Amino acid sequence: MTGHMAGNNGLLAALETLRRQLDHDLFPLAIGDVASHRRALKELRGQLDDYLLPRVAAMDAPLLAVVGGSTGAGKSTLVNSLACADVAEPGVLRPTTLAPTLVANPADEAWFTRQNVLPGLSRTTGRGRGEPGTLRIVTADTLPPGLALLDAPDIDSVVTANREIAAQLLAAADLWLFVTTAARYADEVPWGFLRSARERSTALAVVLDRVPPEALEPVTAHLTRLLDANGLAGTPLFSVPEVALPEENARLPEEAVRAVRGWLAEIAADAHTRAQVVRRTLSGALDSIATRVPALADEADRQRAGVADLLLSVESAYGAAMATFDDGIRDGSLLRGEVLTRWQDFIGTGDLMRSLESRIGWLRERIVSVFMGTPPPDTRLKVALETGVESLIRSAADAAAERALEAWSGMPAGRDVIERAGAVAAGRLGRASSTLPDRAASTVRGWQAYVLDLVAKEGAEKRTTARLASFSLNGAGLLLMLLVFSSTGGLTGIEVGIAGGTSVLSQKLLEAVFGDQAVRTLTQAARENLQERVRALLEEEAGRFTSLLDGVGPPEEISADLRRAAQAVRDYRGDIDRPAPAAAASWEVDAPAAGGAAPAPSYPVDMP
Ligand SMILES: Nc1nc2c(ncn2[C@@H]2O[C@H](COP(=O)(O)OP(=O)(O)OP(=O)(O)O)[C@@H](O)[C@H]2O)c(=O)[nH]1
Ligand SMILES: [Mg+2]
Repeated sequence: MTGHMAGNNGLLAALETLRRQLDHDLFPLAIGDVASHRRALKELRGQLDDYLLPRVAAMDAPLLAVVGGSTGAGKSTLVNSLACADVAEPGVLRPTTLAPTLVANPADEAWFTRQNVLPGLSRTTGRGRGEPGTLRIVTADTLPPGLALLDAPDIDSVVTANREIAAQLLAAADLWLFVTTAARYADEVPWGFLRSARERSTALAVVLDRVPPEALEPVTAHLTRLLDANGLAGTPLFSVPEVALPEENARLPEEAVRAVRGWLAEIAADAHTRAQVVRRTLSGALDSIATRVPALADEADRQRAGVADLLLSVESAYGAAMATFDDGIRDGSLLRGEVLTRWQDFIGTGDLMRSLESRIGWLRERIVSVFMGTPPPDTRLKVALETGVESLIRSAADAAAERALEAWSGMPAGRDVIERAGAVAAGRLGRASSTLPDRAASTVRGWQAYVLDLVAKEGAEKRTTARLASFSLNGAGLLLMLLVFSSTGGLTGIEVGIAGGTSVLSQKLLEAVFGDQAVRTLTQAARENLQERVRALLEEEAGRFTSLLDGVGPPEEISADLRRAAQAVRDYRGDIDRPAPAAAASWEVDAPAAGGAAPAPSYPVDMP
């Protein structure tokens, strides 16, 4: 569109910005009433595309009056009768109309055939009922220019697609011509639509169709009361009598639709009146953005909070696993069973421990001989330790996986993510990953290498002493590992019991070699290194959960952007009230139709 209503550029840009932000997947997770939020988002996108953007871009484009209502109410018949042409297809089967037909004066055809309004519907022309998903456009020069009629599918039949397209079409309308009958006027579904017309201040007229003569007065009175009660007082109400038709699906006699036809013609004839109808519906739709968009932004925030909750529950499951592992390496439980047996083999005899306290001097000799002895039983002790630590890691990872899966299963959003991952993946999630045993083994071996290296460096510093010249690194390394697995750790005093004895012995032995301060430092370094490695491993494990949330949830700044965009629409809302520049008075409609001869209709000027 060129040159139309340049005064709208600010509003148009604000709407375009808003529209772009609505492309984000704002509600990926099952949080709250997500289905209705998704629907609201879809509706808003639809209304921007179908109506707001094209309308604001061309305020003087012809009016679109959508004829909507219950199936069999006589909509298609009414459209034909109003257009004085057989354009729509009425029928006896319910529902008859499956695809919308738009009838326009030939002068307005171009506006509707170009994908301005309702761009998602591909255009068809010619006769027939049209395919669902299309918009059939026909012309009739018996219809005045400036106002097109759209025969919509019904709003309440069993055909879901009909109801959806009807809602979409009504959201794209400048004016609703709502058709009901004496039999249907109190139904719930139509009133749902009428109330939404009220909420959005859509320009509306109601046609009570097919009224038996005797019902005309009471039904009109009751319907008027219902309109009042529903906040729609003052809505133009027309009645069309049920007439005997000369043949099936014929048009109604002219006098039956004269009032409606005259009213529409008046609106069509006057550019000023058309503009008022357009502005009324447009303002309502624009105003609704001020509440609909922030509501979506709130829900987008809840989605992001939901993602954060899911991440937090994984973090806490794996944090707890890490704590369990920490306890497991400190509480001495590793120093029982196989490790203890191997330790006893390694050190030679169980008696040794008992005599340890008083015989530290003797012990020193013993160390040297143990460390020099070949082949050392230290390999078996090393393996036993390895196995012990590995199984500690595995059980921590299993517990964390189970806990995280359980936490997610307890949240709708979590169930949603798990479901999307697929049943097989979900089954695996509840346990440590299949590669964990291998990775745990190499983690422990890596740590053991680190400990040996640590001891070697410490030993190198002490090498000056002849006592350590022949010191066995492997032996010292093993002792240090054992120290790591006891709560005493060289730091918290002497434990009782066999496990404690093991660590006390280790500690004494090492202190004899390196000195007690060095042993404290070495133990701490060794323990921290193991914790770091295991933490990294568990983080990888947690990644199986957290990676499912990668890119899920709306981007961080989207809510603020949405609110800003809604505010911008509000700021520029006044654009639509500016009078059109004189040079761009009317949408490709040349003078005759817009000649101001016809008296201006009272509607919508008098509307409340
Ligand atoms: N006798 C008589 N029949 C009418 C009148 N108005 C409509 N009909 C018939 O009622 C049937 C339904 O009318 P339609 O115009 O197809 O109704 P509709 O609202 O378009 O229905 P859907 O497309 O299913 O939503 C048709 O067979 C019409 O010929 C009337 O005033 N008198
Ligand atoms: Mg129909």
